[in-house]
Amino acid sequence: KEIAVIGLGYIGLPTAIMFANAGFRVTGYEIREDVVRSINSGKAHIIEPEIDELLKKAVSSGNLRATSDPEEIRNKDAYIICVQTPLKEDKTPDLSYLESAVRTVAERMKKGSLVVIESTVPPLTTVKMAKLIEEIRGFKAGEDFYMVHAPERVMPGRIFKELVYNSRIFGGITPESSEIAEKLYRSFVKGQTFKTSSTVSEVVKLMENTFRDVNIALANEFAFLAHQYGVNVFEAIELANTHPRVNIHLPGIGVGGHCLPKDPHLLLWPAKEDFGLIRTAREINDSMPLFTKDLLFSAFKQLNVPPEEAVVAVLGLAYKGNSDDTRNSPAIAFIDAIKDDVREVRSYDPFVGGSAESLEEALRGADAAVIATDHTAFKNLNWEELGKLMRTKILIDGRHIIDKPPRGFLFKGIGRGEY
Ligand code: SAJ
Repeated sequence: KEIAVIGLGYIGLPTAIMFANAGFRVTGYEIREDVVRSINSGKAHIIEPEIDELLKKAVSSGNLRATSDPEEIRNKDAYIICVQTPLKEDKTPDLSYLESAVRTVAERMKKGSLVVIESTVPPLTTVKMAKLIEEIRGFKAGEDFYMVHAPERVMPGRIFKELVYNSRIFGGITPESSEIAEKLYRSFVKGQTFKTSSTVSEVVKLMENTFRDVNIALANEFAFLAHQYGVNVFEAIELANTHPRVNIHLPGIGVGGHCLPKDPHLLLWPAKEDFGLIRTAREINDSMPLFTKDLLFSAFKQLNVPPEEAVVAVLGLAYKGNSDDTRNSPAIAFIDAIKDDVREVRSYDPFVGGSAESLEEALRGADAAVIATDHTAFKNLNWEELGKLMRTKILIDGRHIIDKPPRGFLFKGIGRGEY
């Protein structure tokens, strides 16, 4: 069987590798020519454990080849679409990448092809895309071709494990579509597999990330309340989570990445009515960089530091710990929120880079350090030593990685109450 994977990014490339190493002949279609060259020479353009060995194996066996020529994906048995579905400026979905991928496929598929959408999409999109293929080719969906939504669920850093062991959903536009897709993915998936309709599957994927976003917003609101009561919210959450049916997430400087800040908007977009909770949760999470700014500025006030003279060192730029990904990072939103009100903002991130080369360089002469990312490298630092480099010793913890406030510092942490 021959497979084409459209879009060789964080999801498409690992998926193409899995199919190739399971014995299929896979053509990866990608418009970025530098990425195509790199993949064909056996070098991955993304950082992920095991990817280099697995890619080399796939390319040297002859089973995987990348191309930016759409003519090379003609007449395949299956097409797997893994393109991005970002938000536009006005927070509505930008489906242009998906639509152009579907057109590319529609013009080149054959009777009997299976089309899989792995991208996260607003409800009803798969059905619409099936109609688009019908219009372009005059094929009948469910008879002349099969189509499913099969959302990816992997976490960067664990992709090759999760691709195999996570459970998967196959949402077909017809039951036969789900069955054909399930059988195909069973070639490497060892987790449980479930079959449903494409619209259920789209909603499932969006609910998963919306659940996480709303749960984090609740934790953030608990953090606001904890400040009112002088309570350490992390202690309270830990104790609440000893209840067998409670699982409160962690408050922090914000929710970033390419999924959580976007998916609740995709879930709401085609709906006729908006019931409020999901949108409010988004607003709470988006407000966290500003809450962090308030903590910082209240510290300036306490120590009589005029903000317009302050030098602030932001530790971490990535949206989450031990990652080099800065998409929608709250660290960057925080920098944007303060940069016009202080004299200087410096940043240091061991994975991303930043304006300072080292932690020490960032802290030298600074009036405040703000922890914006929970990198392991920022845990267990000797703040009493580092404090000697600083002009004013203010430490703001946006990610709850400081256990005990260091001596000699004015310390404030999101959800830590007052000290
Ligand atoms: N965060 C908090 N508090 C928490 C947990 C996370 O503030 O308790 C923040 C993180 O710091 C980060 C953001 O939320 O800024 C998102 O982090 P994440 O680890 O929750 O999510 P992603 O975006 O890296 O990956 C998610 C995962 N979805 C779920 O766990 C339901 C992943 O499995 C999905 O594959 C991915 O979205 C996706 O592609 O949809």
